[in-house]
Amino acid sequence: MPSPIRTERRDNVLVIVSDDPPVNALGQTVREGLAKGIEEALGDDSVEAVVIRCDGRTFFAGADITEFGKPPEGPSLPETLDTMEASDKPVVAAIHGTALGGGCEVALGCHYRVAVPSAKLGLPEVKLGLIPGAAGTQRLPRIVGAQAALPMVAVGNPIPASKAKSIGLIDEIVGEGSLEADAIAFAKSKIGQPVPRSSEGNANQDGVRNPDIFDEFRAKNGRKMRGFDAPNAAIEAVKAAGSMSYAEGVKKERELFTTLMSSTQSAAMRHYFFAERAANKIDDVPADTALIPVKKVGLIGAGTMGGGIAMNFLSAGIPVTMLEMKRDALDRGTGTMRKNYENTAERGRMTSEQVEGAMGILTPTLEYGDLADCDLVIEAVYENMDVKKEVFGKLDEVVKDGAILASNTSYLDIDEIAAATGRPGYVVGLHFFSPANIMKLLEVVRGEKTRGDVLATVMKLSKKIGKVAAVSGVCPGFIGNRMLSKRQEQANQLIMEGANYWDVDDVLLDFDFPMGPFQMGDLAGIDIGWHRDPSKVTTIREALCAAGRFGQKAGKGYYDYDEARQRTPSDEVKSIIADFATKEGTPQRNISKDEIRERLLYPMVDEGAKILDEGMAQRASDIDVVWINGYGWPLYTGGPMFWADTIGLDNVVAGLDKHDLSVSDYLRKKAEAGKRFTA
Ligand code: 3H9
Repeated sequence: MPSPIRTERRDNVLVIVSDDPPVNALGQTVREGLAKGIEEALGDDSVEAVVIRCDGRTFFAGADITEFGKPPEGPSLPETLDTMEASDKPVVAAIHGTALGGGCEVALGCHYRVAVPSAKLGLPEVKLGLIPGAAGTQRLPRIVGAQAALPMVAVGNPIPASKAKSIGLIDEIVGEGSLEADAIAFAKSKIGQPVPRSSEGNANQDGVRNPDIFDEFRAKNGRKMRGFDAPNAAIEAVKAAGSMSYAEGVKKERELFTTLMSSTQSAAMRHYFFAERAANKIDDVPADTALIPVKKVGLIGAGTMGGGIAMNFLSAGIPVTMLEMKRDALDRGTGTMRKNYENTAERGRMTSEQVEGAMGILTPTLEYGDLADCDLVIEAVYENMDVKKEVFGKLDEVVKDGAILASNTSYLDIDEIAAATGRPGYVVGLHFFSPANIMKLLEVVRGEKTRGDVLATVMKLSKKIGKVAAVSGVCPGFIGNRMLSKRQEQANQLIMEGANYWDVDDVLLDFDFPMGPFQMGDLAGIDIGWHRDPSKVTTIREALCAAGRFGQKAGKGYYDYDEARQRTPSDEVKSIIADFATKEGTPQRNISKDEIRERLLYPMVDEGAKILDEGMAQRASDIDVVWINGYGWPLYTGGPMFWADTIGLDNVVAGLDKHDLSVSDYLRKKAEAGKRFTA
């Protein structure tokens, strides 16, 4: 196989070029080619400078993640970079696209870095449960200082070229269309001068002078880092860059990197990296399916959901026509959207021009007819089948042929909704999660007749509006809410049997969910859907409503709330629950947190198994994508299906059996065969 790396001579400069689509990941053949290119440059006296660049859409996007966990094959990236950096001939990284992870480390190993204005640089290893492993944690602080290096290593968000220039990570911003020529000219201008080596830099002194920066960083980012091992290792590594020699620091980095690489957390996060990308692919819809152009979106309903959904498209520059039945509801809806944008601008995350730009492409209307020329119409009206059918019937009449009609339903039958139109092939479910302008997940519900091009179009569109999409078949609650209902069932049952409801919440908080079910009920409002007759009490929820315990907004729900909205368990609620249990004849007992955890989470895994067995999810990893992005399942455990694999399916089955809970044949058989859900 020809090497993905070639060398080209330009006068006295050797240009080393990588051409390994899609992202020039630093797999074995790329590393080998790079090492040979450097050897060629160093061994040839007529070469006086070196430029490293990549063909295709990006500079090296990092180590090849598919090689992780396999036996390492030389040459190693750290050694290659050390040889390169030791050279007296100037070596220049010419960066376009994204120089990430190992790719950024290649750039750091070069003596100089030039980049086009659209380039980004970063060390995102922490998002894979790792830290950089080719001296990135040691070279970066030595050029940009510990303070600027810390977020890059421990949070991992890439920075644009302009920021990279301002902190000294790149030396020059060059022309978008003349990267190679400009890099060669830059390299030539450095011939004969002593080369600066990142490993010899001393910008790390700010970390030594001001050790508080590490505590400040932890204080600021503690919540985001909760439960994750890699950010702490990243902080330790950057600290080492300020307190140890380069050689010792590199040794420390290697130790930390190796420990993380063999951890379950990193395996889980690497699983998620590929899961997110796999979820965007639909097995029987070819990648080259012609897409339906979506230039204009219609939205029905200007409530919280409709407004939030509309903002996604507006923010992506796609005009939206928003329909409501009444003027005041329409005005209220658009007013809330503007307020949300303005709040974002106040926090510095948008400019006022961007706010006006987004609001300027919104057309509010009271007329169905104004949706006629939309390419996609999404309805976000009341969750009721008759209402939805009526809306779709009307849309079918007014909206142009070939447009996609989508429902934001969270549990209704998309096939039944589609049957209310003469174009069921163009009907699809687009289940956004609240707040829809923030939450990442988009559950795409594929009806029996939904066309391939409709699916391909919405999957592509999901990326454009910054969502992570996963496909679900038609079943009550789809993937996410169907599994949630199993957890909720157990939560309710557990408190009837004597578990403290705060223990139920705390078990989920300890697992690193953002919230437990009873806290959630209080936040959303316990009175949602209540019949408003205090004399009719048949459930715990109705009893709470009858007692005026509507949730946080009333200062009391399952919990009592103080002014700072801190929760304390309520004796009143405890006795309401106990009364109910007595009435139902359910004996109360002490229930351990272990039992609570198993009964909350194992039935979800079983439901996930059924969803797979029925073909409602294409693959187990799609279920993980849904739960991580839509329900706050902790990323570092990889999602419910990967998590079940790590604890062993036999243990999940044993737990379900022990608690007398049902086990699907699919799960039992998989467990008996010693299999896993995920690869
Ligand atoms: C590291 O570098 C550790 C070192 O410190 C250690 C040194 C010793 N490897 O995302 P896309 C695939 S850790 C293998 O859809 P985009 C991806 O799976 C690494 N494959 O494109 C997909 O495949 P498919 C640190 C990779 O334009 C295809 O490429 N680096 C890798 O939306 C297209 O990807 C990172 O964490 C990889 N490194 O975004 C960067 N990267 O078509 C990870 C991508 O079969 N990568 N693939 O589904 C990214 O963030 C994005 O891919 C990128 C492009 C921004 C580059």
